[in-house]
Amino acid sequence: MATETRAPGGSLSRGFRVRVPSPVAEAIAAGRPVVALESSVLAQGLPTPHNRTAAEQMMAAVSSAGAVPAITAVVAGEATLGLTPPELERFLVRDGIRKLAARDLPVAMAQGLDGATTVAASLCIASAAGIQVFATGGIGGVHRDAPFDESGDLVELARTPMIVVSAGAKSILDLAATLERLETLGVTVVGYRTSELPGFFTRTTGLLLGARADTPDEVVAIYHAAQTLGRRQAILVVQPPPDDVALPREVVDRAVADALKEARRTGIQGAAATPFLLGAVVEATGGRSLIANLGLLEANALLAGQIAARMFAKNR
Ligand code: PSU
Ligand code: MN
Repeated sequence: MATETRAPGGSLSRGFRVRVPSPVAEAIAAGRPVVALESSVLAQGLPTPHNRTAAEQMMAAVSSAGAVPAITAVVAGEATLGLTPPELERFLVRDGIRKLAARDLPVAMAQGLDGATTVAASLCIASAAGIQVFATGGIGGVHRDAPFDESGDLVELARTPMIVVSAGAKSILDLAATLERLETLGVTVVGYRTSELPGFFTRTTGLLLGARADTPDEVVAIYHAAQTLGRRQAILVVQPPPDDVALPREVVDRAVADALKEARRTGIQGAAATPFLLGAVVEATGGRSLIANLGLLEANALLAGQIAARMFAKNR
């Protein structure tokens, strides 16, 4: 069964339609907790075959918390919440799958394309379908050495009232500048069991946060308070990568510096920058950053599942 959901309020007048295949459609209809997951990390961010491991681990983690996982993407022009197994397969083998940021969605839909969605594009689709919780690895942000490259993730977080679980912004970015932009944009950033912004591959960055939560219930309470005010911004929950896979800061700093040098030398920029830099860091760390990436994706999916499950329990 495939149903269409329409977003409440303003989105309805724009006629934004999301395709929601089974079993996510049934979960939404039954009011069960759903966690949206992005697909760009699978189709562009991680190398094969590790992208498959990531997809499996993230979905299992969401399920283990009592929620239903739903991967967002555009399939043959249809904005989709909850890729079916054969569709996911095509995305994992990267058969003509492009990377779609929020601004690319209308083109992909009008032209019947297949595309994997970044955090920004995934938030558009998930919120239009009424989903409230989303998990990813690291959000995009302000790039280093490239003052005009700021991820569309930031402005989308500023206009999407969802809970977004991440390990902070990716280490390849200017994290201090990213945190400042989030402040300007009014995005509430909450450290999960930490008082510091995590550095994606690293547990610490030295950048202090103004808010902290230690349980899923505390996150839900912050989200409900934001809703009370009618705030449109996301609650960005940042969780350090698990202890057993996190990397030391010096290792990551050196790897990122080398990767940036290589990107400058070869002229890589724009949408290609993030996948290139992540790949270069995997090489420079002898694969350790890949293990960290897989571990933090799974941990974030689990936390998002727990948050969605608690929200559901409170709403009953
Ligand atoms: N997190 C990861 N790996 C990734 C990404 C996030 O662990 O590849 C992707 C997300 O989809 C994010 C995107 O939205 O990178 C940011 O790309 P850009 O800097 O071009 O906005
Ligand atoms: Mn960019």
